[in-house]
Amino acid sequence: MSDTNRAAPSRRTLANAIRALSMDAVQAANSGHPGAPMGMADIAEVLWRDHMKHNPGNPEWADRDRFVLSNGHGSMLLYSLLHLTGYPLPMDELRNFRQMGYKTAGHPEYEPEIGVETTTGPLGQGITNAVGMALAEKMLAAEFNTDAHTIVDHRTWVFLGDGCMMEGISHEACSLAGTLKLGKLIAFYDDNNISIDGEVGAWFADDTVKRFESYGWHVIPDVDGHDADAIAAAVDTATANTTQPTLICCKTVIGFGAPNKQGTASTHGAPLGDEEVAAAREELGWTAPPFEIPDDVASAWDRKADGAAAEADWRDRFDAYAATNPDKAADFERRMKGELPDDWATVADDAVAAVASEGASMPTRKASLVALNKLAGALPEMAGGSADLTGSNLTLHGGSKVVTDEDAGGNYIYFGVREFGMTAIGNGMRLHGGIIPYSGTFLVFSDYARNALRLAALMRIQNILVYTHDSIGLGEDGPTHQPVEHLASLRIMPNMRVWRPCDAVETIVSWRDAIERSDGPTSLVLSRQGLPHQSRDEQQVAAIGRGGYVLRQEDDALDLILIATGSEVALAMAAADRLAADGIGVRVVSMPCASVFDAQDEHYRESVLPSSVEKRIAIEAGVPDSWYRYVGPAGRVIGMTTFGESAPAGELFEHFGFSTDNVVNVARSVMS
Ligand SMILES: Cc1ncc(C[n+]2csc(CCOP(=O)(O)OP(=O)(O)O)c2C)c(N)n1
Ligand SMILES: [Mg+2]
Repeated sequence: MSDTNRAAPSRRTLANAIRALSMDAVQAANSGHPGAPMGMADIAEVLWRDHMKHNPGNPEWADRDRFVLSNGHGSMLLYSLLHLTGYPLPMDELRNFRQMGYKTAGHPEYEPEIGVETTTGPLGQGITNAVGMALAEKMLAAEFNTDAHTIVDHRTWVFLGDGCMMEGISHEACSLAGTLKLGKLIAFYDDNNISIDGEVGAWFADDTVKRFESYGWHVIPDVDGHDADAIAAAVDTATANTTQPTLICCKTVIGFGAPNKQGTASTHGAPLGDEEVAAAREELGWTAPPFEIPDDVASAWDRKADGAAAEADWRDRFDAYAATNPDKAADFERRMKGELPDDWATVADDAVAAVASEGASMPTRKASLVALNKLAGALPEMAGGSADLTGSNLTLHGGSKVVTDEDAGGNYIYFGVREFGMTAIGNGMRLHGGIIPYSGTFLVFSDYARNALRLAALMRIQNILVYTHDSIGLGEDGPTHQPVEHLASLRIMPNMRVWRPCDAVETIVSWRDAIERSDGPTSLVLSRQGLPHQSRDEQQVAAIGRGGYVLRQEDDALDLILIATGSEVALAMAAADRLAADGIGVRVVSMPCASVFDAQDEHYRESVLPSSVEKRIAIEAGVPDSWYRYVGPAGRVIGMTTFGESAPAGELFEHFGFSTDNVVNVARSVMS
């Protein structure tokens, strides 16, 4: 579909529109990164005008190609492209780049309604999200397409720079992408030899071609990133290969067109300055004033008509598919909208009730598998995996089918030992749509994934993390594997929901909440060791979903409240029995999810934790920091203030004060 025969304006002039908008917006904001947009403008022009399948009039069309600007500091490149091709991003937005209340943020922020597919800027995660998107596409294509009908068939395009290449996560993601043969993933490497500290040779001398070939990628080396014909030819070669992801290595000049600064790190992340902007206008032959696009340039960029036609063509094909496969078509539409099935509430109610009536004692990681087995059957969109700890995390349920390079029609991914990659791939799968991702590792390794968790929280997207081996209770593996600070550290992340259930019933309720929560990530923090079932009446079972509830009511007057989570709930219950026998009016509050509890109305919170009762003890085998706000100045926290030790779990709990005797003693001192 190359249109090199189109009359004036030339491709270079069209690309210069991106250059002008980018340098002018950065200048106006007195902040930003002109270098990458000016360097990649020629590549972007070829891709966005001729090769990418997209409809600016409907940015959320299910079968659009996905585009990810992994070098997100070049955000003006993306905003220019969205504006020029006709997305709902008016010039006023570009004029107000990086200003309060505008969508043109410093780095692209996930905004599907204007065509920003993911938040990028933290280098390496964009390419990893793109791997997740391409994987989602391949899985959905295998699931929904039929011999007669192809309704899922789109590519994922990525721009990435030296910074993404240097980040370790790009290894995790690109290695897996090659192994899984994600043939519709095509990345353009902005090989400009520059990062912030200068010419990269002194710190980045990899042979990137050999590196990606060793991953199983198709690599197109040495493309002149300023030669539209060469770029178009490379794209044609890339799209012809459907069995391997492709990396197109483009030699570019950072800040192309700024005569005195191009090719240097000074164009990377600072305004060019009025003088250099004027010189660049001269050099590029761009005569229009800032934020004005000549009509012929504007109309050559406009992709609205082509986009509408492309979507209409797909819509016809989808209607034909729906006529012969009505159930599948309805399911596809439901899943792409992110809605749960009609019968979901019934399935979930029944599953919770069944676990409650079974009353079985088990490790909560095992209870998590029980929950998956009861819930996942109703949710074909659930796709899980583990970072090489499937047998420990217990993430593979009875309905799991492993995704392989040859058969993507499954719902389980062996991610290998790649926690950060796995989590950012999960983000990409969710961003693609049609999939609810969950993935497992040990809680202690959540740190490896942390910035991907942060981006899920920032983007307000669902991603379910199964974190097992949640405390010193994992025992003999020792302090390297025993999380201590992780619960508190996950809880302080805005919009991250952390559940630490105490038994099988709380575990299935946690899973239900994570599945129903569509606006953010959830960490399910689960024990390796067995935990006893706690008996509850129906009202108490219903209250679990409120994040905190009274598990053991005081016998008479209320003197003391014990608050606990996870494995420490049973301990609190045992201590409460002894304290009650001494005549103390003691209540036990189980608090599996503090942030959900905090979101309850004041009346409810007060009914669980009456403010008049100041004698409170919180018990959790982690750092105490989360709990001071619940126990107040008169209260105490029994927690971990050091790292753990290598020993059997029982001895460790005893040693660190998680024993009935110690809780009772602390309680007596609080009471006295
Ligand atoms: C994870 C992460 N670390 C550091 C940064 C800060 N940073 C932004 S751009 C950049 C250099 C990127 O170099 P390259 O990708 O080659 O971009 P270019 O200068 O060529 O535009 C750095 C270190 C970041 N955005 N993300
Ligand atoms: Mg660079």
